[in-house]
Amino acid sequence: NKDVEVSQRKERRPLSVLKKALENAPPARDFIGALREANLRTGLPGLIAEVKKASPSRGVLRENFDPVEIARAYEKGGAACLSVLTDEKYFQGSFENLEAIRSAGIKCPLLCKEFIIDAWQIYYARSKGADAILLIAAVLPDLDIRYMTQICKMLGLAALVEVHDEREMDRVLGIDGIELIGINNRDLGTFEVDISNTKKLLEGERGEMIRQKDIIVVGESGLFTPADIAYVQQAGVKAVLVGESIVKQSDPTKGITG
Ligand code: IGP
Repeated sequence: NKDVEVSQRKERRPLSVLKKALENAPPARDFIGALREANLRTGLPGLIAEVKKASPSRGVLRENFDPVEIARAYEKGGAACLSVLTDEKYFQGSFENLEAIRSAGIKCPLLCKEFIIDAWQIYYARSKGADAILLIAAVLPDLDIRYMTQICKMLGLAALVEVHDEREMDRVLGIDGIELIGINNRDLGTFEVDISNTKKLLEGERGEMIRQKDIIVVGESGLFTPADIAYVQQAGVKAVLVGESIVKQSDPTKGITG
């Protein structure tokens, strides 16, 4: 956990300074609302399209990588929200990319894709234009998830809480106030991808509880074809997070064409 590189530490300013700067910032956009709206309007899961240059498992995904151009293409192609990798070490992302996309007049709400282990990073992400942040259950104790979720609420940010197995799902379902859960089909330890993981974690009582609490579930990773989308939708997701298959397209407005 503590080994996770916090690249933005080099820019670390006191929390009080960040908080002050945020007082005058424009409000965050409604990330969850955009997903719900897209789902209701299209009858398909709302698309979170990921601006992702490279990954540890696949290497460089796109050579001529212009983050703003890709973000524009995603928006034009009908994405409800965008996910922007800011982690430099493993994904060759940056906070400059997030800021550039925010400043380019793109209307889709933005998820800051960063390994968050410290509350300070949430304020930092907000100061760089994020509307949502990622909390990975595998690296955060329950108490941190609870605390960080409350900070997000205070700042008007959505928190996407990511789980990979039943144990993590049960932990997260035990925390009050969770509105958005991502089921990662990729095992972050082995990089193995299996989209039936989404179905497995939504079966039975867990799925029932998620419906009762009106939690939006996002199917994440390894989605390549319309059939994959239909499969996770059938399993109960109202949104999907897609990177590789669309960032690799010569024309990213086309989305998943199968
Ligand atoms: C996108 P894919 O297989 O479509 O490129 O996956 C997204 O789910 C993946 O990038 C991701 C991720 C993460 C990256 C999911 N959870 C946590 C970094 C950190």
